[in-house]
Amino acid sequence: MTDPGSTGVTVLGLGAMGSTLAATLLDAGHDVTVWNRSPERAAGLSARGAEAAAAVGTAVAAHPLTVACLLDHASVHETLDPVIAGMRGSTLLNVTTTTPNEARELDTWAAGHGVRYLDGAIMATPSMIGTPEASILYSGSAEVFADLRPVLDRWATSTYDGEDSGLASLFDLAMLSGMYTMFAGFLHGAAMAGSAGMTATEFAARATPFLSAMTFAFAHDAAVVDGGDYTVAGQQSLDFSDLSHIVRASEEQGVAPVPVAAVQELISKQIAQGYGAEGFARIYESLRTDRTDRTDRTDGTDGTDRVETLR
Ligand code: FVH
Repeated sequence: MTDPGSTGVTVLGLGAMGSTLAATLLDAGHDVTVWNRSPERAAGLSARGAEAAAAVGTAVAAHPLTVACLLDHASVHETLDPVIAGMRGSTLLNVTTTTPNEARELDTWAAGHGVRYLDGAIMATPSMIGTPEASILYSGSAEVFADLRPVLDRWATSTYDGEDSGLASLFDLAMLSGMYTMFAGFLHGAAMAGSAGMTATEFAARATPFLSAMTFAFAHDAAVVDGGDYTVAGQQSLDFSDLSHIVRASEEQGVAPVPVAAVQELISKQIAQGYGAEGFARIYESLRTDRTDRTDRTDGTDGTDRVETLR
C-alpha cells in the first residue's frame, strides 16, 4: 500500500469509539470514509467532512486501509464476509474487542483473502483518544504496524506486542481482568462498610489512598513469580494471609462475600497442598497455565511437570 499517513482511511462502525477514531483522523487532515450499519450515525462525521458510504463494499473500496471498530468478533464477520473478496491487496486494522483466538482467526481469514491484517486493543475511553494518556496495543504483522504508524499515532501511544496477532487482545484482557477484579473488591468493601451506614463515597475516600499505596507490591510479587521461589524472605505467608475472617465478617453483615471468598479459595488450595509457609504470590500457581517459556526456573525444570499436581 502507499503511505497510509497521508492517504485516506475507511472506518467501519460509528459507535462511541469508532466515531472518535474517525473524527481524530479527520481533524488530522486524512480523507475519511465511514460506514455504519445504522446510517444515521454517520451524519455528524459527514458534516465534518467525512464521506459517508451507503454500502460497506463502497466503503472498503474507497481506501487502502480499513479500520473495523465494531461490537465484537461476530459483527466483524457479519460486516466483512460479504465484501472481503474485493479487499485483496488492502489492509485491515481491527480494533474491535475480541478474544486472542478470535483475533488470530481474523488474521488467518484476512490473509486467506490476500488482505494484510493488524489487530489492535484499545486501552482508552473515547474521550482519551488523541491524548498521550490513551494507549493502544497492536499485534500481528510488524511490517503492517510500521506502515500504519503515522495513522496509529494520531490516536494514542502505540505499542507493538509481536507477530502473534492474539497478543494485543491477550494483554488488554489481562489488564482488564486485573482492573475488574480490583473494582469488584472495592465494591465488596463498600458493601461491607455500607452495612454499617457508611456511604460508598465515604468508603471510596478512605479506600483510595490505601489501595493506591498497596500497588507497590505488584512489582514485588511479580519478581517472586518470575523467580519461581515462593520461599524467599520478605513475603507474607499464605498461612498469615488466611482470609476466612473477612469472609465470615462479610456474611455476619449480610454481605455476599463472593470476591474475597474467591481469593480465599485460591489460598486454601495452596495451603491444602502443603505450601502454607510460602508466600501469598503462590496463588499464581493455582491460576497459571502451562508455560513453555519458563526455562529459567530455579529448580531446573520448565515448571510444566508441576502444573497437574498444583492445581
Ligand atoms: N467505548 C469504549 O470505551 C471502549 C474502549 C475499549 C475498546 N472498546 C471496544 O471498541 C469497540 C467499539 O466500541 P464502541 O464504544 O464504539 O461500541 P458501541 O458504541 O456499542 O458501537 C458498536 C458499533 O458496532 C456496530 N455493530 C454492532 N453489531 C453489529 C453488526 N452485527 N453488524 C454491523 N455493525 C454492528 C454498531 O452499529 P449500530 O448499532 O449503530 O448499527 C456500532 O457502530 C468494541 O469492540 C468495544 O469493546 C470500546
